[in-house]
Amino acid sequence: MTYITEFATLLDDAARNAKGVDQIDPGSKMALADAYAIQSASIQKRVARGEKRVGVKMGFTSRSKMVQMGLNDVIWGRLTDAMLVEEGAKTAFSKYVHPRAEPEIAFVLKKELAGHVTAVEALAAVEAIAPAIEIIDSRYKDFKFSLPDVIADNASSSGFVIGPWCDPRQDFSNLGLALQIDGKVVQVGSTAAILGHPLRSLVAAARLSAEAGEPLQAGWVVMAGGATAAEWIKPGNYVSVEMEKLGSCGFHVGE
Ligand code: OOG
Ligand code: MG
Repeated sequence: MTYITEFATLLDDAARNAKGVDQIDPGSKMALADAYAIQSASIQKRVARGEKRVGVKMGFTSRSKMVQMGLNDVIWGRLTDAMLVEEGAKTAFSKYVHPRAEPEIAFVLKKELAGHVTAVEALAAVEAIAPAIEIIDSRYKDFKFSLPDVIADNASSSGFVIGPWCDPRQDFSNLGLALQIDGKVVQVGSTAAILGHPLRSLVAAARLSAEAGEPLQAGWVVMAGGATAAEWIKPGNYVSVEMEKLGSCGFHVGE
């Protein structure tokens, strides 16, 4: 168990100091259960410092993301309140190692959702949906990692921005979206890129988090995963997503 604690400390320190570290498992030999144990232990450190769990993020739920990062298994990570960047607010570049942004759709739940659920059951637990942006920031040098590496590193989770909460009782299976940096469109896509329908990502989140003994709670946010490849962000940028029917959200990158 000691190497679990050691790597959890390494990755937690790397995130806190915004300083990249070497991959912990470049050969991809570690059991995924151990990688998730490292993730869990690193989040427990945040919680011990006063951060609160507020949800879950899904990763590699679209082909664009799998292709960009060269991995093809759905993964998940844990969100805390400290990761929330308020809509329209500024987040300091210096807090990150080498941040990227990607357009996502977010769910907020009105009741617990756990285990093997159908898409209909998942939808019934959704309070609202919103256009969202994830700020990912691998703690590994050069943003390079194996599957166990990225799982241990909380699936590169670093920040998330949520736009206007909207009625989930509408068809959000194929909403056009655009990621913009300083008003210039840098990625276009559709929510359909997320496992064919973003609800499938919520179904997977319900199963995976329950298996980890941390079932999705009422009030929790689930980030469904990037619909397009991620883009590097730089100090001075205004990063925004515009989503058909749901509206837009954005944030500023400070120094
Ligand atoms: C890993 C996280 C993947 C997504 O939305 O697919 C992810 C990474 O790309 O660094 O957040
Ligand atoms: Mg993401």
